[in-house]
Amino acid sequence: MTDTLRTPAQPGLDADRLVEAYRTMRTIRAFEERVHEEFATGEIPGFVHLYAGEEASATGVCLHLEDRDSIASTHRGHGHCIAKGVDPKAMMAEIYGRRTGSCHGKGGSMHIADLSKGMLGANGIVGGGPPLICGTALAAKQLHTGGVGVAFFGDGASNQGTTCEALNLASVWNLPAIFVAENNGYAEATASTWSVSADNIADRAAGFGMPGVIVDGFDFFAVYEAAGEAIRRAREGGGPTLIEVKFTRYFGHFEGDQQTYRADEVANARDKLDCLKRFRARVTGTGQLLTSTLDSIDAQVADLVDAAAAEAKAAPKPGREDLETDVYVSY
Ligand SMILES: Cc1ncc(C[n+]2csc(CCOP(=O)(O)OP(=O)(O)O)c2C)c(N)n1
Repeated sequence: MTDTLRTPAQPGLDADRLVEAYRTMRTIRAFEERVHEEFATGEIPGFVHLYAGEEASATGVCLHLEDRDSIASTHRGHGHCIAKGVDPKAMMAEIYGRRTGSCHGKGGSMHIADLSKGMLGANGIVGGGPPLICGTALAAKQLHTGGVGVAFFGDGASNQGTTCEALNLASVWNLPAIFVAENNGYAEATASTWSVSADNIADRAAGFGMPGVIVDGFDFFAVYEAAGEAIRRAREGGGPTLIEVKFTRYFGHFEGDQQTYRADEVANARDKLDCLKRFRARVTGTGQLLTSTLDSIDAQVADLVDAAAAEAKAAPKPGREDLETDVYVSY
């Protein structure tokens, strides 16, 4: 049980839910910082794109979701996976390319998936997620499951034809779909202020006949509220929403990126805007949670991430005998 000191400021956010939200954000942050360190040792194969700084988005959205709801992710998918309930130990093993990984070590960082959790997969194809979500949202509508589909995608992906087609189709078919544009300011090294035709990605929603909302991505509570309203409307048959979440990513585009395209914005974001610091200040300031509760979550998460890294490194790699397994999946 959680220490409850005051009544919740937002519906649905009692002390247990606040603890869940904080644990999820802290797990993503600690996981990402650990992967950053592990990658520097040279032992992790392939490309890694880190999500640190963006935790409030995945967490604020996915806290509203159940296993019947599906999400599609991006190449920056670790945060979405953790928030949707994928096991961090299986994720770390996957990133290490080990047989105990969530995709038996054959996917790596950019292809972590767990269909049992409604996590359709991280995706190396920029703009690949939104059309997938039209598919799952259509299935949920036809089968009357009450489920929704959420597509997370970046500012770069917002300019892809696939994303525009998905927004149009979701609107035409009135699908229970939510499109979450995670605008961290850059697509690789290209500034969104240069590449996005509108002042805001959310401004494009009107052209597709759906509500568009802009949210401060450093503020978990703002994301939670906007996502809650969109998901509620989608479940009730009210159709899709485009939510633009604005923030800064803390690490480079990929691990190894020299980041010559940006200056001191990361230090400022980490210091003054950080979603975990803001969450802590708010829930302790309003007396909803105790500092000691949050500190003990930090310690538990640190242990979990230590164990995940140690177990991943000790796990076997896939062998020749695994070459022809998992080629086809039925679901
Ligand atoms: C269809 C496609 N085009 C180009 C690429 C190369 N690429 C990989 S990540 C990336 C930038 C994506 O930026 P954004 O969508 O803003 O996501 P962010 O990295 O900022 O989270 C590009 C162009 C790709 N993987 N797929």
